[in-house]
Amino acid sequence: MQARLSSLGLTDIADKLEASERLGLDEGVRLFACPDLHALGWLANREREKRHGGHTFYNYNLRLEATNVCVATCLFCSFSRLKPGDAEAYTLSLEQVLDKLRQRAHQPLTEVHVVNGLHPDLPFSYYLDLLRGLKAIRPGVHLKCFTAVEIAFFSELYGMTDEQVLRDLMAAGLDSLPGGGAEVFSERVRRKICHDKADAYRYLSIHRIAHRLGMRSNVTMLYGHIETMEERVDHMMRARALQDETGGFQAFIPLAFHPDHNQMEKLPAPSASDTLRVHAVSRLMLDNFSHIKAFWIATGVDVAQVSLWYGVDDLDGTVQEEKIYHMAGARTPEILTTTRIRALIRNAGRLPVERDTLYNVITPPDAA
Ligand code: V47
Repeated sequence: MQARLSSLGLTDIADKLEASERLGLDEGVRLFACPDLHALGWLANREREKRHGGHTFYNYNLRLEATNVCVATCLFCSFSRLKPGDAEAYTLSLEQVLDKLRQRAHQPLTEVHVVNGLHPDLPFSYYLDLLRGLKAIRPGVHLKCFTAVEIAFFSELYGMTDEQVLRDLMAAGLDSLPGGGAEVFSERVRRKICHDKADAYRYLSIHRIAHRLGMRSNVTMLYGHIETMEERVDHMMRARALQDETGGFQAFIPLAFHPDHNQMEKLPAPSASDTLRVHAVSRLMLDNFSHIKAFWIATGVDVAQVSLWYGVDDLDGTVQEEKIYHMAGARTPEILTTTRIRALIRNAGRLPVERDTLYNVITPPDAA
């Protein structure tokens, strides 16, 4: 491998990584430009194994999307409907949301992940009651709810500070924030694809406050549309800088753009090799992140499996109900059972570890 890395001009980067030295913007861009995907995978896998060996994490979770009514006009989104009356617009009553959890009383769920549109008319009490109701049904289940973009929207709609919104949601049962809404932090990209929602500064500021209040969170990156390689690396470096400050991020999650039924549908979907490359470069750039997650709904199950040799150590979970990707053309199933997840990890030559949201081990590799 040394000769191969040398012929690719990557010896300096490989040496830095081996010495646990941090990579910079130019080095990240050089990695994206490297034609040899497997050499990149080899480097990323070395970093992955330093941290986790062959262990691969997943959880028993449930995704809920209570409303797709959304005032934001993100060009990449196929899920949102602008007004409550639009065809296909929906807003579930609290009882309808809670029933989805009640119906799963037999499942050993450890996490509910809620993402919604930015609904202009719902009262703050809807979200507080949602959290309280979910906790009342399953007190032990971790509630990972509302992206930083939703938090910013609540602050403006209800005339509160971001901190007060987070404190009230935490008092009602919120345990952590998911990573959605990050897209690409570059101002150029945001102006073009999602100009009317929280900007990068606000997104990161809300995660900073959440971390200070004792919550953990994730950060995502929507790739494969109009962003440049520099903008991808810049995005990773902004997440890395906040992680240096707070240590509150758990996982970095690249999200593959899905082009069906949205305003960017002329663009092709990212290729499997681009997906593997993005996950590998993420592992190499993000020296202070424990986990790189492949969201199998977005990458496809087969590519997620291969990604376990390209820097990825986490596959998200069972998911069960997902609309954002399926409305944008995803052909992945809506659910993977834990048996199936464990099998696909084992068949890739890795060791499945069921975790909870905070990465406490629920089922070690040798227990099933
Ligand atoms: O913020 C929307 C993305 C995100 C499309 O924190 C799209 O553990 C691709 O953030 N093509 C929501 N992506 C999902 C999300 C997430 C997923 C899994 C785990 C976690 C976590 C978070 O989905 C949005 C947006 O970036 N998205 N539309 C689309 N057409």
